[in-house]
Amino acid sequence: MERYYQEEIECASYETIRAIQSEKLVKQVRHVWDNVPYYRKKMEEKGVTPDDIKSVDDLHKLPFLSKNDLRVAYPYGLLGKDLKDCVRIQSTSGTTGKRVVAFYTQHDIDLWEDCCARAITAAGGTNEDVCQVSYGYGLFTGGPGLNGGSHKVGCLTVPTSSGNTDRQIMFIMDLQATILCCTPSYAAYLGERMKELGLGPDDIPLKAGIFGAEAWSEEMRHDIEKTLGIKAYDIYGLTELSGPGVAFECSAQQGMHINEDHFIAEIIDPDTLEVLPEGSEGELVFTAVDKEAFPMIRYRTRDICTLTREKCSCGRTHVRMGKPKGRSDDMLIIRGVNVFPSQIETVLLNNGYAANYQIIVDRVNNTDTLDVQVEMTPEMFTDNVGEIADRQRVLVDGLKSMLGLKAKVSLVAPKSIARSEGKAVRVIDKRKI
Ligand code: DLL
Repeated sequence: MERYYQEEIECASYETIRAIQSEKLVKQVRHVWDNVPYYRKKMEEKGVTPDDIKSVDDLHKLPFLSKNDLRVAYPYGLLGKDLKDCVRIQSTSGTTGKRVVAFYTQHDIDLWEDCCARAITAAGGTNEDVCQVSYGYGLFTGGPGLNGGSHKVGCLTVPTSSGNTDRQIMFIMDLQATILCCTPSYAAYLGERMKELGLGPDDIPLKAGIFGAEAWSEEMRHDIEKTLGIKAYDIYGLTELSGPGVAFECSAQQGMHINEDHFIAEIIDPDTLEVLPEGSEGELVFTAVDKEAFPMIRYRTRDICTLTREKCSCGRTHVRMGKPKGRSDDMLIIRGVNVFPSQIETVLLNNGYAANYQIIVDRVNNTDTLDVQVEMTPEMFTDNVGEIADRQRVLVDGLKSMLGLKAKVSLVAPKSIARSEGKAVRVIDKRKI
């Protein structure tokens, strides 16, 4: 059995990691200054030159990059290499505005796949595993990233991509897949379908899942783990920074280790842009220190979370990020109250529902309305009006105490909310239309 574990770097001391980051940062800032006129102009406007950047301690002097910069510079304005040196693009689904197109040299692909291989290894993967990659392949980074990581680990890779659920199950069962990679909402759907087919956790050969690309609650993790009989690991990343594998969970399941030899993480206050001390909740900002073709410096992710350097029982020393609550863009402001869809999910799952729900926000007579539609599970399905009303009341009370806000709750029949094969669409905000 072979493990793709890079103990020397993954368990390096804080001083070693800082030294690696400083050395790479100095080079990266010079690279960007010389090759990316768009960012050089931003540096000039801030009065910073590469000579001012001597170590990670100088990071705060550099200007931020945001999604808006990507939009303005689209498509080639942030390229750090000649096109002839680039071998691939990947792109986001473009749900929030213009598509992001990210570029890769072969070196960038190698380091990205390396990050994904570390994630698979942390979930217990070795060259003896059969790894089914059910993230979408194509422009989305999920499929190609985990596919490359799985190869590096030496797993037998099953590139099913997303969709065609019964065929997915056939491959899991026939090939005795041991690791499943897909979005948590698709994992939940696969579990639901397997149950319908009479497959229980003891029949399913899977032992681990590597689930990410969207916010998911601890309650959803427990549900998936129970249905599939696996340990479910979180994985985080974004197209701008390569894709999945920027951070990943280990056996401790206490936050995701950020691959700090490739990415420097900061938490900032999204309003004042001030860097916050360790442990504070704020917006995650990343500097990719060795990406060549698309070298993001101080990229504002919009993801809200915390960082911790507390010792991890797995032995890895890289800083850990908590589960992102969702993007600050996903945060709903309803009657002046900040609401994250993940808070609503927690209330629903704590009350025995599955993560099949939709949040509909509207504005009626100048007042925001919040309508949560949630499916009854087959076990609780009833047409007894009194029973339904009681169940709805329990959820209304639960949401009131979680959010401090009165929501309308509608219980709907099992299977009436569309399932997702990729990132689930949980929120319909009619106020913007
Ligand atoms: O979702 C990359 C990815 C693929 C990550 C597969 C993990 C697994 P984008 O489509 O560019 O890239 O979306 C990035 O998704 O800024 C977060 O808001 C959200 N996101 C990604 N992973 C997680 C996670 C991929 N584990 C955006 N938990 C990010 C919560 C996540 N949100």
